[in-house]
Amino acid sequence: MRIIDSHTEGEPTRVIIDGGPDLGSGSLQERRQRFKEQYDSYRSTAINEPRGSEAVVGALLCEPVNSTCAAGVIFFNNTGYLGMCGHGAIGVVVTLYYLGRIDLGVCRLETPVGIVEANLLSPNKVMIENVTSYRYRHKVSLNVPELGTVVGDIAWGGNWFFLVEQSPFALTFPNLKPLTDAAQRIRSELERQQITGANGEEIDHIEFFGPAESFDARSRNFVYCPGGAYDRSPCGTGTSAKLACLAADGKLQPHEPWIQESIIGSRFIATYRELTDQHIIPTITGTAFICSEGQLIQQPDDPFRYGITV
Ligand code: PYC
Repeated sequence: MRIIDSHTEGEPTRVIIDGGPDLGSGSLQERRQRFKEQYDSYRSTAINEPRGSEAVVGALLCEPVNSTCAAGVIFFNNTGYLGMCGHGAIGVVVTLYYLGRIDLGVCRLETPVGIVEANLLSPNKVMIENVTSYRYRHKVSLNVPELGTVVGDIAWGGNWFFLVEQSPFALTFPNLKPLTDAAQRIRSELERQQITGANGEEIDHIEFFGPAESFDARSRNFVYCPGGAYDRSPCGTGTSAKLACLAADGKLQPHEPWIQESIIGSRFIATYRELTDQHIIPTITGTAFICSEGQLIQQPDDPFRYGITV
């Protein structure tokens, strides 16, 4: 597999540009399912150690169904597959430009959960108009072992999020372990109580909020991803879910900028335009940089040629 690695506000994206699985035809959702059922070893090879790490999000470029799109993209991580990925989409656009496949300006990407429009503002700066986002449930109260009562909103931003306004621990880098443990406990409790997003979909991202450190940011977050890693960026789909909640509460007006800071201090600038019925279209702007390009090699005798999967 030939790959190009980038990072978006510190969060890595690995784009497979050649040698990935041939998923055939059909919608991006159907092809994601085929990827999962028949070609999952490509995912674990590309993402798991020793070739990758739990922080990496992979992106497989495919032929789009919609001919107005520059590419179809399926995102995946160390444990499975994502709907959309905001930092990943920014990384893909910067990578396509690096490869000479797109020019500066507007292009579209087709994902399993809808089309996102990207505007490449400079070689490293991208504005993404994400899929429709909305709050599904408000103030869900959970009694979480060793944490006590935790209240959060459930919202869709291209993935499902449980958003906790008051982080159980200060959002500092030394607190990564307690923050991760707390998020894991909340995710387990949601699962135990069978609390889901719409249509019974699993809530696999947990997001904590607290005060920002920089003067112009509106909030800092910690985002727990499905495979147990934390998002180094402010999380594009998580920021979209946050905007949906702010819009539903009347706390952020359409087109008003929201600077979301991550746990490492990197930032996305977000705004939204309103659709109807508290559904919004968020816009996320961030920067990505190419870090490396290369080829993943699987020697036949290597016991970990498909990655460490235990
Ligand atoms: O930026 O949407 C995002 C994202 C999801 C998981 C990791 N990053």
